[in-house]
Amino acid sequence: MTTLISLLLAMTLAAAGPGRGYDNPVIKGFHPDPSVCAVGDDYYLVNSSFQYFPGVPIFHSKDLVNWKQIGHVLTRRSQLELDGALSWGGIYAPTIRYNEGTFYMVTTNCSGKGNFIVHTDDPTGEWSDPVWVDIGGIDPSLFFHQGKCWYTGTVDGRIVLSEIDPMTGKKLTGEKEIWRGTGGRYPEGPHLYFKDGWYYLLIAEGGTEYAHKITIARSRNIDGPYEGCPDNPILTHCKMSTQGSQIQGLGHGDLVQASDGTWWMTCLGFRRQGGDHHLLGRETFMAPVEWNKEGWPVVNGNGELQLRMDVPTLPQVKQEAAQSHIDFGKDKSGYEWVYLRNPFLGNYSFTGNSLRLTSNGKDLDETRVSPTFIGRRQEDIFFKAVTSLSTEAGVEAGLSVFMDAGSHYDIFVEDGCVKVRYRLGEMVHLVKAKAPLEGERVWLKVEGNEYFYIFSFSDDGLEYKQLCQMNTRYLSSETASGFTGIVLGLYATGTPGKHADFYDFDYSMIPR
Ligand code: 6LW
Repeated sequence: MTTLISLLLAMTLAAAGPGRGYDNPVIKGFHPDPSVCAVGDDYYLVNSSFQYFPGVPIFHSKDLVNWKQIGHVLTRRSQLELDGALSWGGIYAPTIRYNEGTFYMVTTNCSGKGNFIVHTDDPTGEWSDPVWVDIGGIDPSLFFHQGKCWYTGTVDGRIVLSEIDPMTGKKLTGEKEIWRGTGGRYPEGPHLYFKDGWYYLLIAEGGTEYAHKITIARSRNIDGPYEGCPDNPILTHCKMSTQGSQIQGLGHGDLVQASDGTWWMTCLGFRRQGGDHHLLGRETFMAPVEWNKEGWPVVNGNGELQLRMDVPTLPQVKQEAAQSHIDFGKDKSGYEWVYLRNPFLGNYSFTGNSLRLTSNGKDLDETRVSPTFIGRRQEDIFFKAVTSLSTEAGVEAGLSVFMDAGSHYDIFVEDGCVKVRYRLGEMVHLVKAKAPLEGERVWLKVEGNEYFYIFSFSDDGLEYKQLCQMNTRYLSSETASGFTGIVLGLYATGTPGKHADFYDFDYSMIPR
């Protein structure tokens, strides 16, 4: 019997066979600073989350290219305080590592809190409360090796190393500078690995814009001296051969060895649109890695990536996609939905046929606490998002194309009219619907393409009237600044206590 089962299993695996080809980015929309770890043939990946709550989305995969979100690491206020966090604040670059049955995640709360570690036995469940590490700077990483835990991080342009206790966060040695990179600005995002007698130190340089790159150094001793790879940078699109690529800003990587022995790198990058702008934030990319005969890693053959990667992969296991249509009478919102800063949960409720958002008087320009807002990332340059809602008098509610408090376009219902507001720094412009609405349920739609967001509304969900369109570029990271990407948010503001009922939400990519 056991032989029969093993035979069947072997046949199934053989039928699955190795995979080939996948699309980059492997996780679309604002998912920067990816870090990955392997546990047998299960892979886990985390990203930065800045001013959004819960923090640090966590994904699972069986093949490193098809990923499914399984939750968030930081789900409680005791782990994540976000008062005053904007798109430069909150949670920066996390690292995930697994050691002897325990998962660790180390990151920085840049809204005045510093570096901390949480751990869990079950990455789909709750993680511990933070232990704080008395080392400044950003981009912390952990490296478990020969019974010790090493912390690396970036402090004032220096990559530092210290042995620590990951359960208490206590430093066991002083901080030692181990590398400054190859001379590019902002050496950061360090990760350490051990392979064939060498300690490898992978970092990013150049800053997280067009000059971003990944470099590597190695040493026979963990605390150096580290010598740079002669082929640095091992990954960048800041060069002539890739100046025409839609993918730019590749950097901030992490290496992982798969269960079949192959090596892979995850990194961030962005897809530019409408010229040299990007709006979807920095996304998560994946690349195969080989080691050359001198013992240096070579990323995807020539240190360049494509949107369509024609390379061998692990046997591919497709993952269930996030729900594109949500009926708030039946469905709960999935893990892709996030709040701005620490939410006042009493302002969000399911009524049985709607998601009720109640205003707390804070609007989307709010910079300290949380307005009533729940959103999901824009994942595609060509997309459509539709919601339908009804409002009571005194409330403003609708759909926001939200980059940050100072940069958002909103389509909303107020006083029986549909309006569109552009908020661009100090400038605000309002477009009003010509006629007041008759029905009490209103459908609001935003479509996006490379150059424009197009706003329309309907009173039956079938026939839409276009109100206006606005250039995408004013909301881009290049114009708005910050480290995030567009989040499509349902919101309610206006008189505190007044509410809006949202009946559904639909997000879809527009195929081209
Ligand atoms: C992160 C740094 C970076 O801490 O951007 O792209 C910062 N790299 O490593 C915020 O994501």
